[in-house]
Amino acid sequence: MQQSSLCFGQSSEIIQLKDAEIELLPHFLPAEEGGNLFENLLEAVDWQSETIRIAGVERLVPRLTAWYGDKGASYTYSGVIHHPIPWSEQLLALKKRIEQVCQTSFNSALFNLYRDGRDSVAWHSDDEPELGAKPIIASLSLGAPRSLQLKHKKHKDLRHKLTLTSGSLLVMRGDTQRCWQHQVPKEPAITEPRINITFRNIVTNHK
Ligand SMILES: O=C(O)CCC(=O)C(=O)O
Ligand SMILES: [Mn+2]
Repeated sequence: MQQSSLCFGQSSEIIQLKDAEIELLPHFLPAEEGGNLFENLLEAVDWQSETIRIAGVERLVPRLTAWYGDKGASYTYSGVIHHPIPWSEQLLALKKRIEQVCQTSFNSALFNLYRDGRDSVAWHSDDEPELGAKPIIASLSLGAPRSLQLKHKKHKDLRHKLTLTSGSLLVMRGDTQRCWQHQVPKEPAITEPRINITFRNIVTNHK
């Protein structure tokens, strides 16, 4: 791992993987601020339990979700259009800080609530057409630490595992989504909740 200069006075680690650009800021939010934000979002967000259709079978998504964004930043997955909830002042301020660190702009964010270690997200890439060719995804974690696993799509021996702790910011860019998948596996021993927010930019005129 290497230290990098991406972030104004923040210590950050470059995760060196083939065909990926991944950077981790383990202490993006100070512990107290992260803890307060976690409590606040747990209450304030309109958490939804969604269903997904896999091979014609409806299943409950194993976590709660919410989609925030600018007007028009709608997102389609599993055949369902998700219209964004407007940003609160607090979320807009948070988004601005993350944009400064990442030197880019975001118009939407997917919120995930993992109620405990039985909740998870399966292997996937954030590669929907509306995210564009080389999306920048900034992922803020709050609450219980959870593992994020990564695997290369072509080189099956290339795998990596990170622990995402409260207040950490993981930034993925370049070919990361094209070449890698990631998942948050179930960890039944974990009894505490976790919130993850992935800031994204929806491109309206995508092909
Ligand atoms: O919870 C996480 O750390 C990852 C969530 C994720 O991959 C997603 O929402 O696309
Ligand atoms: Mn993802």
